[in-house]
Amino acid sequence: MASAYSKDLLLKMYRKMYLLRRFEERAGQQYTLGKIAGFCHLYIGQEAVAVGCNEAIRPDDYMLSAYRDHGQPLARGSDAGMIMAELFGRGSGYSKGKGGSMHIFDIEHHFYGGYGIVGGQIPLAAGMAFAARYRNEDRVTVCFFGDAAANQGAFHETFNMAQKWKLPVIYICENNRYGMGTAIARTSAVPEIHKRASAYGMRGEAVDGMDVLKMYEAVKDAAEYCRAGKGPVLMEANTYRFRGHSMADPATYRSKQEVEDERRNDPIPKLREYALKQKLGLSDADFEAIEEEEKRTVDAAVKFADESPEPSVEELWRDTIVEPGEEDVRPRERVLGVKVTNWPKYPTGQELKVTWDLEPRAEAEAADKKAGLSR
Ligand SMILES: Cc1ncc(C[n+]2csc(CCOP(=O)(O)OP(=O)(O)O)c2C)c(N)n1
Ligand SMILES: [Mg+2]
Repeated sequence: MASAYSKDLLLKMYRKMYLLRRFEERAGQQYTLGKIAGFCHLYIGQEAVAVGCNEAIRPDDYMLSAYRDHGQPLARGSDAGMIMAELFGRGSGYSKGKGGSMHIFDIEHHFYGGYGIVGGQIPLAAGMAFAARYRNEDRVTVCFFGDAAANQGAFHETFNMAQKWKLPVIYICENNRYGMGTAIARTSAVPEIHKRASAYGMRGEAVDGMDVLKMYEAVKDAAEYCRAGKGPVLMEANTYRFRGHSMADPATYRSKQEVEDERRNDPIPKLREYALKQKLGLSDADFEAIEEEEKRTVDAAVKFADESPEPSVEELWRDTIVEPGEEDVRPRERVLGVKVTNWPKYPTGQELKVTWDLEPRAEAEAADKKAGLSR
C-alpha cells in the first residue's frame, strides 16, 4: 500500500524534530558551561507537538508560546543561530540579547513570543485571532501553553470570549504532566484538560503529542475548522518532558522508571521506524545524513552565538521608554484620534475601515520642544 504521507513530508518532519532535539541538547550543554545565564527550559521530548502543528498550518498563521519557547520558532523556520544568540544574551539574538531564553520573538516567521507569565499568552492569542477576523484575514492563531496554565483564570476568561466570538484560534495545551515539580493530577479537579472546553461549548479534543503524524492530522483538521469560522479549538497534546522543568531542576519528584518508560515512546525514532516501513525507498543512511546536517546547523548556531558581541550598554536603554532629553531612537507618529463610523456587529465579515489621524511630525516636534522634551 502506498504511504499516506509523501517522502518529502516525512523527511522534513524528521529533520525538524532532530534539529529541535539537537538544539536543546547543545543549549543544555552550553548552560552547564556557563555560556547561558538565567532561566532555560528545554523542549526535549515534546518535539512532535511543535513540528506536527507547524506542518499543518500556513507560514503566515500566527503563533505564540510560553517560556519553553525554543522548539516552536525552530519548527517555524527561525534562525537557529539567532535563537542560540538570544540564549547567550548576545546582541545578534532575536530580542537583541535582552530577553534571553524565554523571549524569542520572530516577526518574519510570525512567532510572537515567548512569555514568562504562566498563561499570559492565552488572552494575547485571542486578541490576535480577533484582529485577524476583524481585518478579514483568514489566518489562524496557534497558542501553546502548559498543563499548569490551564488552572489560571486567564484560560477560563479567554475561552468564554473566544467561543462567544468564534475566534479562529487553536489552543494547544502541551500536557507534559507536570507544572514545575507538581504533577497535574495533584492540582486539577479535571486533569483531562480538553474536557474543560465543554464548559464553554467549545470544541475540545485530546491528541497523542508523542506522535508527530497524529499531531499533524489533528491540527490540520482544527485549522480548517477555525478558518471556516466555526470557532476556537482546545487541543490537549499529551506529551512528556524528558528533562527537568528548567536547567535548575534535577527532577527528583518523579521516578527514574517513569522517565525511562516515557523515553521508550520517543517521537523521533518512532517517526523513523514508521517511515522506514513505508514503501518509499528510504534507508537508515537517509536519516543519518539528515542528522549529520542538523548537527552542523546547531554547531554553526553555537559558534555564531559565541562569536557574537554582547549588546552595548546603550542598547540597554533602547526599546524601553524615552526619557526627557534622550534621543528617541524609534521615531514614531502619535495617534491623535481614530475615525470610525458604523461599527459593524461582530462577527460580520463586513470590512471595517478604520483610519487614524496622525500628528504631523513637525507639529509633534514643536509640541515636544515647547514641553521641554527633545525627540
Ligand atoms: C503567573 C505565574 N505564576 C507562577 C509562575 C512560576 N512558574 C513558572 S513555570 C511554572 C509551571 C508551569 O507549568 P506548565 O504550565 O505545565 O508548563 P511547562 O513548564 O510544563 O511547560 C510556574 C508555576 C509564573 N511564571 N507565572
Ligand atoms: Mg507542564
